[in-house]
Amino acid sequence: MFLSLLFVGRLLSPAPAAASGFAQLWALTGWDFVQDVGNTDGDAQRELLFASKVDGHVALVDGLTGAIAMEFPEFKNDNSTLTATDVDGDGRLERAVESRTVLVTR
Ligand SMILES: [Ca+2]
Ligand SMILES: [Ca+2]
Repeated sequence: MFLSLLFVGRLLSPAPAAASGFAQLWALTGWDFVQDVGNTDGDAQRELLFASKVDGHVALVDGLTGAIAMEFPEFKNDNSTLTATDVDGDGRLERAVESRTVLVTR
């Protein structure tokens, strides 16, 4: 009888969410995730592209800390694209942001 009650009790008590093994590193409010960009600034971690929920301008965010590393106020998510590629062959990615003009940065 006791084992039956214990079994029913376990069925009615779902495992806590923390049992999933995922731990939140950071959160960024007011921004929408756009894409992974790669490591474009030479530190150890990748950058992520986010778009402002207020005006749609895009920004690079440090993948480890969630800190905004670089903003592009003139480039909006709905009318521009960002690509990271090694344009000069030095093994480090440059960022190419395109809208009506192209901006390449290191
Ligand atoms: Ca980086
Ligand atoms: Ca390069």
